[in-house]
Amino acid sequence: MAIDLVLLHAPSVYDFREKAILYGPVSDLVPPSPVFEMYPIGLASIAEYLEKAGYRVRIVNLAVLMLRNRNFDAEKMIKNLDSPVFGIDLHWMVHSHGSIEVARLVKKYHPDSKVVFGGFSATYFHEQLIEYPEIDFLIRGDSTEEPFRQLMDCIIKGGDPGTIPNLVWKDSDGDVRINPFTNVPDDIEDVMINHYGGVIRSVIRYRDLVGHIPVSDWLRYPITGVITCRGCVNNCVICGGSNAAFRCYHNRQKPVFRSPEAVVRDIRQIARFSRGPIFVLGDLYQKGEDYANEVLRRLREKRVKNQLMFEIFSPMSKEALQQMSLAAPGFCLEISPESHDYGVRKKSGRNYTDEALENMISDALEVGCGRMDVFYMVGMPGQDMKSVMDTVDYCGYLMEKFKGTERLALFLSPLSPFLDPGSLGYEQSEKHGYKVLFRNVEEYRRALESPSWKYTLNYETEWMTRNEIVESTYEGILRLVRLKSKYGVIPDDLAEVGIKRIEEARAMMHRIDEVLAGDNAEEELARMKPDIDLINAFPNSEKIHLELSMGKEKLRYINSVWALLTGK
Ligand code: B12
Ligand code: SF4
Repeated sequence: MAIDLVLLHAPSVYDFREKAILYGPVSDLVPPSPVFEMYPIGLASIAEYLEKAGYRVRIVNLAVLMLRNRNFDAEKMIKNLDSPVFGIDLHWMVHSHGSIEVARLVKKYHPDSKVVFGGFSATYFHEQLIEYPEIDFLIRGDSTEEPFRQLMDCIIKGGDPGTIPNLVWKDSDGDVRINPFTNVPDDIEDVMINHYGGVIRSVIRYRDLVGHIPVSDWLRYPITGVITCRGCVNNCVICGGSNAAFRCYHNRQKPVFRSPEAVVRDIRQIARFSRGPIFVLGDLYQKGEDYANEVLRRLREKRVKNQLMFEIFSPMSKEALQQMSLAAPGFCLEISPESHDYGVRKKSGRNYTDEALENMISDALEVGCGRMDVFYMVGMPGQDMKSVMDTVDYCGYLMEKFKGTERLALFLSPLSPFLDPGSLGYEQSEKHGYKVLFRNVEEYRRALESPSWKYTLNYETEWMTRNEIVESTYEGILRLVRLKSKYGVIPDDLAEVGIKRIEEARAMMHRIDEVLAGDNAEEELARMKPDIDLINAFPNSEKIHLELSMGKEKLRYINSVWALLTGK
């Protein structure tokens, strides 16, 4: 079947299966593994939009295929794919190694096909990336569906790329051309097609389920996300998706929201093919109470059985929690105060007190919240090693106060591997106490190949070196797991696994440091690879704790076929 466009998602490091890399807890609190196999939701949105315009689009998640099968030959797959256009996401900077290597392979086997890059990191680094010989086009922005359609028309039917908004390209003389950045829609109803109907159609058309799934483990734990907006009202210092970051490199002056109707429609459509949890991304209260109330009212009217998870940026009132409970009984909430210390939290761009947080936890549990996840982070402005340990002690206090209830789940993770390019911390590093270690794409690519995550980190702070960031991360997680076990929040066997994982990883990190200081580092690391792989593959107690329990019938295959046939 002829394909017009293949959208490829690369692993973080292309040859991760051959390299000796101790990953560290860099992706403990998100569904994907440290290979970062999840593709941007936007690929589904691009695929759907272009299919509507008459193009045949196939998504191939190379990272998942490589993770799930050691013998899967990615190069052979790329060779066998036949398409005039290949799109490759460089959305997260963690893919700067894999995405460029995959582009190289596409050009090796398909020299006449065009390679198109896009995503947040591609947008930020567009001037450097377009210089790579394997990249023909790059589309900037948080909304590339319409420019991509125009580019497809131009490549397939002929036309002038100079007229396509947001496009960065090379003309026939090889000169770089940067078109005006004018496609920044303030109405995203047409482009946010996000209920995965197109992905399901594509799975069936290409008889390839694994190549479409977002994370390696998704069939066991099919969590899906519903996006409510593009942009954000907040300015968290570490975030490359903050209000300031969107203004600075996406040319978006203020966030744009989907209608409550569209958000609820997506939730209902996902519920037709999956029983897994549905994560509503972006605080509903960003756009004000009326907006949030309308979403909740519609959800209450058309309830789904799935566990709904809501992200919130600041504590909610008891009345709002009651509304949520009526709309989504047993709802799950996620909040990230970053530190127990109000000073650190404020410096990080979040402005609420511990008292407000504690009151909300209490109210949420009272109105029937099924799970309240609270995330703390290492690597924040104003935070030293002692402050990290104090955060863990505060977690102990919370567990004591809320009597070790399993409904309160507390987590600690490092800001890793990168402080986001485009974030205030990155752009105004001195002001916020950050020392940024890499500023160009090649430095990132090399850093990702480092043998331990300590050397991949792209920052230090005024208060902590890279060494202190990793040491306090390991020590903090270890203490937190012990506390969870003491208060009975997690079972003892899970705690044991968690403790072993951290202790072994920390010891291996020290071993790698010693080897790097010696003479035969390369050979020695190659010898250590099997042990490093074993540690990377250790069951991840934090991920297990984060998972919500589900009914037995996780994916409703029959209903997914229904969604395919009706497009609803
Ligand atoms: C939702 C979200 C997630 C979800 C993922 C959802 C998903 N599958 O996309 C979760 C929670 C899992 C997640 C994880 C991570 N995230 Co995140 N995430 C976000 C968030 C909050 C919203 C993104 C969004 O709304 N997208 C809207 C959808 C519809 O559009 P889209 O996917 O961006 O795609 C559009 C464009 O980007 C572009 N595009 C994308 N790909 C391509 C490819 C081509 C070829 C083209 C032309 C265009 C293109 O066109 C698309 C359609 O218009 C942003 C912050 C923000 N305010 O934006 C951070 C953000 C994107 N994440 C970020 C980070 C760092 C991560 C992690 C690396 C964190 C970590 N260490 O674990 C992981 C990576 C996971 C992985 N790849 O395996 C940073 C990225 C900074 C950077 N430049 O690297 C951001 C900016 C902020 C942050 N720190 O959270 N994330
Ligand atoms: S981290 Fe802060 S700025 Fe970034 S998306 Fe979340 S609330 Fe917005």
